[in-house]
Amino acid sequence: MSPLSRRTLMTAAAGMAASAAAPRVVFAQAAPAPAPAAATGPFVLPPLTYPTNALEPHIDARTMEIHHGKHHSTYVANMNTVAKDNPQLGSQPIATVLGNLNALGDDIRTTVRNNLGGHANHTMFWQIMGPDGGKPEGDVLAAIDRDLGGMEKFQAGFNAAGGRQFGSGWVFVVVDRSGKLAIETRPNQDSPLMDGKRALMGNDVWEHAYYLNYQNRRADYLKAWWNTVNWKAISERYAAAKAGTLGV
Ligand code: MN3
Repeated sequence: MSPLSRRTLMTAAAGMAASAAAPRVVFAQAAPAPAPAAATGPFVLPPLTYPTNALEPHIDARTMEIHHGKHHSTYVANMNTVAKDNPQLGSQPIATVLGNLNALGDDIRTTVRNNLGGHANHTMFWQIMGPDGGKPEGDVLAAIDRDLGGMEKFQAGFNAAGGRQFGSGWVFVVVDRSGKLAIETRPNQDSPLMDGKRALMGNDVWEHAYYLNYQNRRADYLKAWWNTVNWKAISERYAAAKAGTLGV
C-alpha cells in the first residue's frame, strides 16, 4: 500500500470516528456552500417590505422566496456584472437606460433589455402588492372609472389581457403624464419604460409567478392576485406619475 492510500484510509477512518463522536461537525462540513453573493454594484435587490407568507393563500411563501430571492436577484446580479464594463448603465436612471436601448452596443443590448427590464418590472411588482391593501379610491379610482370603464370592467379586461399574453410576459396598467390609464401587455421582461411610458401597476404572468400553487391555471392566479394588490401604493404611484417623479 502506498503511503498516500494509507493516509487516505487513515483520514477516512478518522473522519468516521469524528462523525460518531461529533456529528454536528460532520453536518456542518457537509452543508452546501452558501450561494455566491450577488455581484455587487450599482444595482440592488429591493427588500420585500412584508414577509414572504404575507400574501398567502393567494401567493404562497415558497413562490415569493424563489421569485424575489432567485429570479429577481438574478436580474440584479446580471446587471451588476454587465455594469462592470459599462458603468454608464448604473449611473443613469433606469427609465433613461430602458428608454434608449438603441443607444447601447449590440453586445449588451439584449442583456440589458431582459435583466434591467426584469429588475424594473419586479421592483414595481413587489411595491404594488402587500397585505391589507385596501380599496381603490380618490384620483386613481376616478381614473379607472373614466379610462377603464370602472373596476369590474377593468379587472375583467386586465385578467383577459393577462390570459391572452402567450408564453412569458406581463400585463400592465400604463399611465401617461396627464394621468390617462390603459391596459397593455408586454412579452418577456419588456417594460413600458422602453416606450417612454410608466407602469402604474402590473401582474407577472410568467409561470414562475404562479406555477407552484396554480400549475397551468393562469386564469385562477390572475383572479386571486387582486387580493394581494396594495391600493395605497398604487395611489402614490399615480400621483408620482402625474408629477413626473415615478422612477420605475
Ligand atoms: Mn417574475
